[in-house]
Amino acid sequence: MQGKLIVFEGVEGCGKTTQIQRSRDWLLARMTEIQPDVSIVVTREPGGTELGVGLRQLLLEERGQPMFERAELLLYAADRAQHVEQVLKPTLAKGGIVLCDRYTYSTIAYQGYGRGLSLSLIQQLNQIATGGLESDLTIWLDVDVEIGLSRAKARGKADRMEQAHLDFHRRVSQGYRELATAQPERIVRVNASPSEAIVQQQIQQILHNHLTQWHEQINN
Ligand code: Z5A
Repeated sequence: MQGKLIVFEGVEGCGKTTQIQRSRDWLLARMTEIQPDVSIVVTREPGGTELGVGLRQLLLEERGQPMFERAELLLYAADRAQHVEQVLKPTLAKGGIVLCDRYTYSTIAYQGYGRGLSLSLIQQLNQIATGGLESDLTIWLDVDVEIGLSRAKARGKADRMEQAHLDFHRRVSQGYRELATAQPERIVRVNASPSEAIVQQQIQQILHNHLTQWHEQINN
């Protein structure tokens, strides 16, 4: 099988980190049966490279001066450009499976729908940052923003983005909804409200269906 880029998206506290770890364990067990030498890489944006770790700190830590919206947008793009070249492309070229916590749709949802920056500008910037590398599958963990934020809050201190007000997060959520409606072949919705185990069952079914489809494409 060729390398595959599987992205997890959603609002804060939707359960991406939890579900990526569980999906990795499930994939590892399943792939030993069909392709034992495959590498499964878990990564994230921002912060999937050494440069990205520094950019993530700049982006998410509270500081005295406000960060302007276009500056924020460009920092996310810089993080992505480095991540694509250093981690995503090399892993995919070797036939690996990448499980990535956030990718281009985050910028559309947060900086586009959330901050109100031009969607066409963001699409151009995504194109520059990725060199055209698109996800093979995006799993959108859909949960009410209030539930997501309360989960994130229960976990610890809120960061700069999480402190932004509720309306912002509602616009982000609406962004994901519109993206999923417009691109049903790329973005698969998962109801992320139930327990971690139930959410994982839905994800395993989606992964199973896609793995089967990808294997059939090779054999035909
Ligand atoms: N951002 C952006 O604006 N533009 C961009 O282009 C990109 C990113 C790439 C950092 O993202 C920020 O960057 C983010 C968007 C912005 N804004 N903020 N803030 P991040 O992905 O690193 O951080 P996050 O979105 O805030 O993720 P998170 O809070 O770490 O949540 P999560 O990974 O989706 O959830 P989790 O850690 O798996 O779960 C949170 C808690 O809920 C935890 O205690 C779990 O045990 C619990 N949990 C998980 N699932 C469940 C269920 N099903 N039931 C009950 N409890 C659960």
